[in-house]
Amino acid sequence: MDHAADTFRTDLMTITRHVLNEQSRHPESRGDLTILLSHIVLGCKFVASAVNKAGLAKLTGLAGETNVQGEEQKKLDVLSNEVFVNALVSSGRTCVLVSEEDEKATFVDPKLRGKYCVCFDPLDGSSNIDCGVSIGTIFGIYMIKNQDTVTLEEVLQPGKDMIAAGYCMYGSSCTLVLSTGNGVNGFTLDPSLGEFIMTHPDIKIPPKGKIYSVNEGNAKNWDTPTAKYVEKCKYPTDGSSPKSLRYIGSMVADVHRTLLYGGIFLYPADKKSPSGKLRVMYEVFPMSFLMEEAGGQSFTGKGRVA
Ligand code: AHM
Ligand code: MG
Repeated sequence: MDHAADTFRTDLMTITRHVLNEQSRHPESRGDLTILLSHIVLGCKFVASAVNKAGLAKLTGLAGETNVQGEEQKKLDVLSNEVFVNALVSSGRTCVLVSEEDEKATFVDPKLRGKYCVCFDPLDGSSNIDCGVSIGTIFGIYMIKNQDTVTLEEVLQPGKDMIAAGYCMYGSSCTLVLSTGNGVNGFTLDPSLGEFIMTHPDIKIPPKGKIYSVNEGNAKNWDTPTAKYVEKCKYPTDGSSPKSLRYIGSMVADVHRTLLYGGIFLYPADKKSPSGKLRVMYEVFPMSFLMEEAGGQSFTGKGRVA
């Protein structure tokens, strides 16, 4: 006779259980990061559900558009920003929020303040939203010395001082990848349980990869070293096979594939965007933190992203 355990996994490592395990490694911890992360997880579930329903609920379209009932429709990225701002503020563990959707940093009401600053892109991959291709949320967490006197300058910390980072990919499945500075773990949302279950423990990027990922449509604006590098991916001179090109145009999805399959993802600076297109605080720093925690590397073109 079949035992339940043969058919179903009955001892699940949920993300909450994992974060609590991590917390117990720090006996001095008061659980603030655990609480903050559980609010971020709630935000991811909320956005995952909205993304799944987007086509049906007519959530796509321009912000400010009105539906047949005359109600204002929210674009998914505007809605996602609201979801995360509310989740982060109500955690009572944040003092400053820096979102890609908001021009200015949000300083949390002093009564609700905690010691963390969260930099996030609530829904990255804007060009993929309306056609249902993978998109994602990216976040990085810093500790602030004094939450009552925090200034904008204090928020602009180097990426290497981040204490945790992660992303959630809304794709063919919903996957949350997290690091609190002790390796990288991946969790997949089980919709029937409403829980993220660990499916990718201790992710390490393969040391060698066969894929390069870049928007080659920008090639005419690249500098010579970048153009030469990409040329070598296609026409190797050392007798090795050419690499495959994969490019989704959603950083979360392109980085996720790179983390699991190996290879390189790049968005080089070019004549059009001399500092590159990707945003440092909520795109580059969190992804670089995860890449390094998974044994990979992240470069600006001149040195380590840090
Ligand atoms: P967004 O913040 O407007 O969504 O832009 C960021 C996205 C990244 O997810 C992705 O890597 C890049 O832009 C793609 O840019 P491009 O369409 O120029 O290839
Ligand atoms: Mg973005």
